[in-house]
Amino acid sequence: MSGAPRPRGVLARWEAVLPLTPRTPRITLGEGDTPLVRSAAIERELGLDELWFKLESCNPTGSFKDRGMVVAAARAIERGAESLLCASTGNTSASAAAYAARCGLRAGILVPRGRVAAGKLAQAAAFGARIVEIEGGFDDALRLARELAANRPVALVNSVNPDRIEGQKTAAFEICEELGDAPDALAIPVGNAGNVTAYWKGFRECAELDRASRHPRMLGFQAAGAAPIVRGAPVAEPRTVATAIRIGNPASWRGATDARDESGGAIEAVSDEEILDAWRLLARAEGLFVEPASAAGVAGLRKLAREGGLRGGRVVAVLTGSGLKDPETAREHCAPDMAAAPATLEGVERALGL
Ligand code: AN7
Repeated sequence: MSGAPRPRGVLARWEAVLPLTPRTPRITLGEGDTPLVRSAAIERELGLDELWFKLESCNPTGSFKDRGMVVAAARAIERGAESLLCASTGNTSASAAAYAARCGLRAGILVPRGRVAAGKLAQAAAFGARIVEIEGGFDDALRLARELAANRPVALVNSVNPDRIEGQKTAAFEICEELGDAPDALAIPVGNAGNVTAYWKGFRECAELDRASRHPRMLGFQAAGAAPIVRGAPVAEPRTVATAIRIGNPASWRGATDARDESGGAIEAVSDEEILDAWRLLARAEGLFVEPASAAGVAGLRKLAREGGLRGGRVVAVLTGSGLKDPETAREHCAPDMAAAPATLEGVERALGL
């Protein structure tokens, strides 16, 4: 066998449905094309015909943000930008920092002080981003980033940037391609609401382009302590163990409610306990280690199933980020099954219970 390797990355693969020009640099870190893996256990618990997990944790920086960031960074370069700016609960900043490093741009990131999971900050530091810890929450950081970007020569790469949404919609294209059609429902965590907006745009376009015969019901889930869309009003002091979605005033609020209403779906809240239960179950029963926010979608499906609100069929749950992002929460909420032993066969046998 010979020939050129298959082109990799979101820009190469989805050029036809993205806002690229011949001058857009075709950068990539190998993002996209993430695995769709069938559930081994939770599918049965929920009484679904099929449950699939979209492993967005397999993107180069460990979260779905890379799909949108590659488009936002490429378009920023095309427009002559020299630095990227974002506010972030952690994953957006890790992704922005990575693409900035790759492309020789500066990255400035605004993060809520003391509320970003350790793995995400370690990534931003490794990539050489300028990290500014704001004494406030994500919503304060985003407000400041938007004000800065309005009159400074920096490219704002939060999901208020439409290029981010364009890139992230490609996950819906991948799902329709792999399953041969859109699923009956999509379960997804909701924070700033960019991703649910992007998937819905992607699924609508798939139907328009005859890549799917129908739309899925969009099922979005917020953490109960940070559930402004469910409550119908901003939350001043959002709180949840799922720091990625600790957001009180989502920028894409309208995108989320449109997705819900146009698809006949729902946006509901799940408690931290429900999130941690689903997170443990994903690890123990499926072998999938995700960060807490990523378990919100599965927690939501379990809640709907309990309440009789799940109609069966084929469902896809988006697992948005890797468990390695947040080792502290993992340690805190999962006691290791651990023993010490002397360096002897006998000692180890006893410790293993053999
Ligand atoms: C793992 O990084 O908002 O509803 O600043 O990291 O599109 O915000 C992250 C959000 C879900 C919610 N899962 O997505 C940020 C940030 C994970 C996340 C979400 C986020 P959106």
